Amino acid sequence: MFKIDQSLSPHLIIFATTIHLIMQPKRYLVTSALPYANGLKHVGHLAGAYIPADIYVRYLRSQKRDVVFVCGSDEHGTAIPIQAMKEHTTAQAIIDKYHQAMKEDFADLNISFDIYHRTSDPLHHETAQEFFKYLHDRNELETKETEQYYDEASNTFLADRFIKGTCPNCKSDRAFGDQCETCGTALSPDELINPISTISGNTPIKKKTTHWYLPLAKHEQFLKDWILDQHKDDWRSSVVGQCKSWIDGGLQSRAVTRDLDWGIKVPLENAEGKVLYVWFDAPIGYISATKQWAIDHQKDWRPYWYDNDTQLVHFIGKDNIVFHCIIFPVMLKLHGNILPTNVPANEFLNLEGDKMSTSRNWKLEMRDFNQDFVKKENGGDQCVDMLRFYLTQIAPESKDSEFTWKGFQDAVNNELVAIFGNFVNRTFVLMHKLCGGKVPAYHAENEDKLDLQLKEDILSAKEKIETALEKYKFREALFEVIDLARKGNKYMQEKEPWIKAKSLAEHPSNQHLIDNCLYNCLQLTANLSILINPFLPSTSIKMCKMMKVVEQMLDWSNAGSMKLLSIGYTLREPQLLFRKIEDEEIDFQINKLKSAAMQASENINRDSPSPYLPLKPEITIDDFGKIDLRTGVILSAQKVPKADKLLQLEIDLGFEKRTILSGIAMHFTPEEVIGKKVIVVANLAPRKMRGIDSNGMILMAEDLNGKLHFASAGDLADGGWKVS
Ligand code: B3M
Ligand code: ZN
Repeated sequence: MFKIDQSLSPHLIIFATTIHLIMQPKRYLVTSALPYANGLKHVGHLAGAYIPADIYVRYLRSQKRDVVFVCGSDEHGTAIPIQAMKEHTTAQAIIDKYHQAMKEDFADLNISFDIYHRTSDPLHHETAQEFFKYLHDRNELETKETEQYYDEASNTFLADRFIKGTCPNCKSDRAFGDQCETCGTALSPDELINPISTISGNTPIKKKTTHWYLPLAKHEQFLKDWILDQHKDDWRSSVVGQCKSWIDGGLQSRAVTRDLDWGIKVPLENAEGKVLYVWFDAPIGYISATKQWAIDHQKDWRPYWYDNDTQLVHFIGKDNIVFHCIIFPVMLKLHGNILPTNVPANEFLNLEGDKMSTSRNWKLEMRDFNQDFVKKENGGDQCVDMLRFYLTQIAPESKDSEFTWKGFQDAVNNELVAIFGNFVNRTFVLMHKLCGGKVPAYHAENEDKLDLQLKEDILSAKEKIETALEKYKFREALFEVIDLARKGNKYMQEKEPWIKAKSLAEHPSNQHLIDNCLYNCLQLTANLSILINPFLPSTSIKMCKMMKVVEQMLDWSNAGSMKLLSIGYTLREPQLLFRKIEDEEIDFQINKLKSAAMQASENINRDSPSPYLPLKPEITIDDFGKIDLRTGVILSAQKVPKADKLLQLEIDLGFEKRTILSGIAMHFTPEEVIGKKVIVVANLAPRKMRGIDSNGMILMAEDLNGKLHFASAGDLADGGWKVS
């Protein structure tokens, strides 16, 4: 029974019949793409992978189905250190900052994750390493030595976003080693025309390196059967189409490791300096997030990833299709997990006639919307729902679509305010005016065709909405809800209770007609609150308050009932559900967008590679404490035969003299360095080079032109001082 809310006298509430949906899976695991923690996310992301997932999950929850909704920050890959370079900070500082910010932004927009995890969490590192090891130990991975681009200035292999060049497909110069920013084509560094390092801006050389690969070709038949046959009808055609062209194009082995110092260490011996490829570890993040959720709620995570009666649904943007439909499923299959039931990928959302772009500042970030609308006013919740409404209405489900501020204004003013809000408001105003602020009695003997039609409309809307939602057609489902409100307005218009009220003195029996009309409109209002709930949750809660019912009434099984509010029950005064969006607000936003974009284009250096090298991962004071730095003086120096770069130095450390080989011969002659005061790493393990033992290392600094300088100060003593 719906308990009436606290302040009220007990009241009889009639149950709606519960409709049990048959053939339901036992449980659902719903995922939204893990956003990179390298910047704030915009409304295009929101419309693509978060709002549809949230609608779906809220719908399932309202049916009391067992569902877990997981997401989290993707904190590895080259995108992170690159952002750190841009912001002159460490990769760790970047992920901490954006993880927190994204988590807040999602919460402000009522995205109801059961857990928002992060891939830097030790639980995720363990989970991803175990996964890799499982595949490795069963010989499901192959190793290959290849030549890869290498930046000599930064001593870095140039994977993914560390290399850019011209796209072989669209000839845009905004193509990276993993993907073209302009046309979205997936790329490998070797395909780039005129590749350059995004770290130093230099042209890279090629260098040999060994990596582990996932041999996708071995799984071609499985993928064909599973996607092109089994799912050809129930997956979106754009998704199946993309998979087909990957499969038809011939599946290549994909490297699942990288030479980087930011990421999850490859859990094998002899894998020094290698980490898991971000696209290997990130989807496993869905599993570690589920594990963390289970720990937090004393649940078992395993059935969600191993039991075939689980429906796994990945909500993503179209640029992530290959990873979620081809690569991750192969990994899951090899690891003994269940496969996704569906991957409802969305196309892209453009903004005011152009592609959204962070570098060109052509975007609307969630944070900006929250600041300008949600947090600016009392009851900012209604602005959250306005955005959720518009983004669902224009969801790029089958083709790219477009956010315009005018479109936003029209959607809010012409549909939310004029149709949905108007119906609810009129119903409440008239009920107070003509029925004494109570749910009126229903006089069955006066029921007419219009009343019957309205009941039927409610039932059929419910069914259409369910069918659309089960098929991930969120636009269509939302349209049906608004259409039902439209029918409510029409019903009221045809019944004209206000006209009937005018002649009440002559025709007292009119009260029955007025009662019936408002009874039906009130039941429709209650139904609308249930049906709109997955889309606009704050609106539904507000409606519950007006109707003085508890939120349990919003259970999906109650929809379709005409007995949700009982006769004689006192209802509150109406509250406006949505406010209008004014022209000035729209003008303000458009100007803001244009001036931000102008600023971005004026700032021509914004996108050029930073001359500074990326910071290495953070170390602790204890790590640093292991290094023993001493001052020293170079006593003698000579070239090392057959080694262009090496000078052999004799260094006086005060307490002893050392031979140290240093790679500075291209920068200094032996004569130049004699007598120099230097800082020496004095406890470095000896190393033999060219048959000579080198006992330590001298510190040098490299300027922005690559020229070396001695890291020493003129007033150092002759030798032996500890540097700290
Ligand atoms: N972080 C890419 C993206 O944000 C990537 C998704 C990972 S999902 C496992 O588009
Ligand atoms: Zn391109």
